[in-house]
Amino acid sequence: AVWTMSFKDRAALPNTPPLAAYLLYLMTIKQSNLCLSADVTSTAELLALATEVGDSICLLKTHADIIDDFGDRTVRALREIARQKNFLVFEDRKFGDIGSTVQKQYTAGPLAIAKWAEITNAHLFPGPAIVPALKSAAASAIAAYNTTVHTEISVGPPASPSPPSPSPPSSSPPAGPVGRKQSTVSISTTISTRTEPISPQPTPGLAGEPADVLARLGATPYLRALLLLAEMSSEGHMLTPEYREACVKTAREHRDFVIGFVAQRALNAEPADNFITFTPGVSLPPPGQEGVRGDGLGQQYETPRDAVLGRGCDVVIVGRGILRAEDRAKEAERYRREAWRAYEERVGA
Ligand code: BMP
Repeated sequence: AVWTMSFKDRAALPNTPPLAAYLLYLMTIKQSNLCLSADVTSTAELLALATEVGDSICLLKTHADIIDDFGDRTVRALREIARQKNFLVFEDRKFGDIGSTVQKQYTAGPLAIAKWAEITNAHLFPGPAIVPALKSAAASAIAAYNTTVHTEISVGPPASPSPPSPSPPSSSPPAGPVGRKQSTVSISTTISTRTEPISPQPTPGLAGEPADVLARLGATPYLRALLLLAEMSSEGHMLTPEYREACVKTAREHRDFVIGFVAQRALNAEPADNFITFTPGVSLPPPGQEGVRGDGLGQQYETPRDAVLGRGCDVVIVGRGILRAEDRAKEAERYRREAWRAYEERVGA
């Protein structure tokens, strides 16, 4: 049923978890269902890319483990760009181990993903316990974060005179060490304004009432969510239809944490389903190369239109299609427009 519903209406459904609602509103306001796959290998490249393309995307996907000099500086700067340009961050970690191990991988080590990425993803092949394991690790990270902030506020120096940030405070939740530098931190945990009307804006950008809605939606400073990999884009992947169904079943049991799937088609079959479908393997072939639909290493491509209009996908994930363009900002805009037009056509806007 949500296939033809607008993102805005889906955000306002009563059981939409806060981060899903936040993303759906953000997509509506920025008129973007484009996720950039920032597959670059240095902090400098990552930040340059995020700055160039940030206005056109709702989400930036990282592979932190391919960044040579990934560290605190990477996280701080990326969070700042995400705050300024209003996008969420998705670490494409593809967790796939026993619960106890993934908890540590999620919250500790050099990547400490839970501290800086709102969204991450997991495979279900280790069994369904991977989901509650990550969920409770996220909750612990939130608790630790709040405790840290309280401690620092009570023992730290007087708050700096800088005014509180006017934009949605927790879309870009000041995470871990980043947050501690900020002078004001909201730790409210109630989300009560999801059903407020929101007027789409003609151009991407956040101003006025929708931004207020987002700000209130984001009043919890440390929202975290998980996607399950229900299908892959690569040729001969082994995620069978039965496996896909198992992913959907598990997701339904954790609707507060699993906000959607990485998949090649929408998997919303029950009336209560409002999962967001994130789809990689998307490109717009350059003129003259329409026949090229892969990368020679198993990747298979389809167009944004095939994905969004043909298969009900919501967010298209694009890497090399944008990364290899001469003008990446311009190319990202072209993808944004294509994907958004397909969405509008799907919902009859
Ligand atoms: P590209 O658009 O350059 O082919 O990049 C696709 C990105 O999406 C890569 O980061 C890859 O790891 C990821 N991805 C994918 O291609 N297919 C999947 O099924 C799942 C993915 O995460």
